[in-house]
Amino acid sequence: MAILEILHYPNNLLRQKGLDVEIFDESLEIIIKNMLETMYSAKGIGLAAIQVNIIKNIIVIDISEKRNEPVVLINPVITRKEEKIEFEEGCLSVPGFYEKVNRFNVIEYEAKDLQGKKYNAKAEGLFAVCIQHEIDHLNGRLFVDYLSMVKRESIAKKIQKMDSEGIKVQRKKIPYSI
Ligand code: QAP
Ligand code: CO
Repeated sequence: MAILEILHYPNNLLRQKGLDVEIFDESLEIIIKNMLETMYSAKGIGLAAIQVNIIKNIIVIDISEKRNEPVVLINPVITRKEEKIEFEEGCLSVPGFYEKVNRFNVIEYEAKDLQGKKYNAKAEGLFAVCIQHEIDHLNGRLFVDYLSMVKRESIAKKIQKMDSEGIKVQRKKIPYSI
């Protein structure tokens, strides 16, 4: 197992678009295990493959309190969205910053399981918001893209400064419970 390096905004590698997974083999399982280990080690609730420079449409999520309910979405697509909500989000690629973003409270989506079998499911609340946030990553989009240019550039500067000085952000109190 391995903990992978998480790319930080404004790294342009985060703008890459993922490719659909076509082969469901052992190497896919290794990628997923490493993504889960990386997410748990960083105390995140969601991680997209693009964030660790793996150009594939893979997402791992665990919103459970005990951190023992991993969910893996392969080639996910949202097929329906309902109920606009505002949600305060953070991102492992934007450490230390939290801002309100417009999302949907209820979604329906389609994805493949580890065996490559397609399924449809419904999600709501934090889980639904997390899927929307992570699918954005697979399309090269970040939550800061929804903020004003002034705010975005200020965040970019601060993260670049922290990274150049090798400072690790201490996790702040965040609005969602994990
Ligand atoms: C995306 O975000 C998300 O700044 C997942 O210092 C966020 O796991 C989906 C984190 C909110 C829905 C709602 C952020 C950890 C984790 C930080 C995360 C940090 C340490 C963010
Ligand atoms: Co993120």
